[in-house]
Amino acid sequence: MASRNANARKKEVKKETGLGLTYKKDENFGEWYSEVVVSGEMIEYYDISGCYILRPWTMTIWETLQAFFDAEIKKMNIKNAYFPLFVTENVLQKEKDHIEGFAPEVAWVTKSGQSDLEVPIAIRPTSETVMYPYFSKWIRGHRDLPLRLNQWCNVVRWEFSHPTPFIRSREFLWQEGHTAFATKVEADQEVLEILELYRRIYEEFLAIPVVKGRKSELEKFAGGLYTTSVEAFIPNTGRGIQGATSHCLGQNFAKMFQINFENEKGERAMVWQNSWAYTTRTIGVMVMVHGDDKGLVLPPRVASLQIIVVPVPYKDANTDAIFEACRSTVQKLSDAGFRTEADLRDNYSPGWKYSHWEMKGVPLRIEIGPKDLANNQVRVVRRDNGVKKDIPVSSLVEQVKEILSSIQETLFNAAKEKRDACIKVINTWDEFIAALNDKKLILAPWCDEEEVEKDVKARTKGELGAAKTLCTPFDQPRLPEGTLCFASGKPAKKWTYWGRSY
Ligand code: 86X
Repeated sequence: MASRNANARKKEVKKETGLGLTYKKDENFGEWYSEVVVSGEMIEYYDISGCYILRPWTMTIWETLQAFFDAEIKKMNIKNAYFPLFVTENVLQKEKDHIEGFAPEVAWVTKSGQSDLEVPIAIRPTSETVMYPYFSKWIRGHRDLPLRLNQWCNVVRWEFSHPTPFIRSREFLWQEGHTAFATKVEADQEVLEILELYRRIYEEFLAIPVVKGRKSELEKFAGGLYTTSVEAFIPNTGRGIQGATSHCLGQNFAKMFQINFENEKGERAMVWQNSWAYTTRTIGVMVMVHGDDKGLVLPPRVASLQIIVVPVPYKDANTDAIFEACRSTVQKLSDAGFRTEADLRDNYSPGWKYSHWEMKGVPLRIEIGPKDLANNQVRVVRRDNGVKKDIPVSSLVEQVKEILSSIQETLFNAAKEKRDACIKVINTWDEFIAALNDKKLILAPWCDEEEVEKDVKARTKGELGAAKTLCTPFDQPRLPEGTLCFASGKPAKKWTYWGRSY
């Protein structure tokens, strides 16, 4: 009780000063996460459960990822389009086979003002049914192929399990790509090209290691032929998290929506389709992987602000000259292409500003005080490891450039080391259970049978959720002759990642 009071008091103090986090990442991960996304000014809670305000500190990151991906898909000759938010029940039901399981998540508009609509209208949970009737209309002959469209939009899925900012929200932002080809070979190739872009978003921008692989039959998108994904891992919770998916739909939707074309030989043929998406979840994974007890830690490549310049005027120092040095430092760095600002507010102390910008995860801080001024230098402090260095103004741009790329690299390497330390290769059921309880990312030899995966799910059901396959990595370790499945004892066909997941 005493400690609870102390905790409440502590929380009270934090609220007043606006500084520091109440929770520690390793002690109470869930509370830490909720606190850090709010205190870091990425998220504001909203009065509808599962809906969140994405603040500018979030949106600039999203825009950076968007700019990269959008430019890359344009190089592939994929075009942007925008389809309506609404879909009639009639059209939504057109693919009822796979919709069935999702139906409870669909949100409906039933009224305008006080009057009931003639027919209720659904809000898109994904846009297959919205788009594919028009694919059918627009595709006539082989010269109309490939048809490759993407849209940037929001979707709504009325989730009932515990909502988490970015990770599981009822409305989220994504891009959804939908493409149609004359041949399966072309579709297969695109699936992997898009998956590679998703890997780059995680690894090169967000500094998060991912595994590329194929989903099991149980975990794939049921409406498609096969699903590939990039899978990340959250060491604190020991959970895998699907980072993005790239599906080959085969000809299932072509059949349902009659998306046919006349091929070169003059025969009717069905198109081969893909669909692929990544969402604002990417940003939540970044917060979970890199954040620490001081708050957010943003990789320089995506940080809204890469460098914050803070004046440190001592009582009798020449404040004007220090402020001027801050302004010229910002000018120099901005001209060199870095996202830089100075915090020249006079109602906050330097110490308060340090904590504030650490909370927001700005990769690099530059401090300028009287001594720096006298020596024609600045002091830089890294957010990732706290290392300080005095830099002569003459080599500012070159050194900052190097430090920022070092931060980007260090974040990725640290995340990879941590993730790799969680990977546990197992061979038996007992080892599997031990590794699961130990929050490991499990790599296991598997017979690749759906019934066996269902059985593993059933046998591991519990408060923390069941274990399932995350993916079968494309990069397969050697599978020695005679290796048996950890769960069924049958001959193993492949190495597959298993674990609890988000
Ligand atoms: C599956 C599949 C697919 C295009 C992607 O993963 C990439 C982008 N779509 C989406 N899915 C649903 O089809 C779905 C359908 C309904 Cl009606 C729903 F309420 C929720 C859904 N969730 C996922």
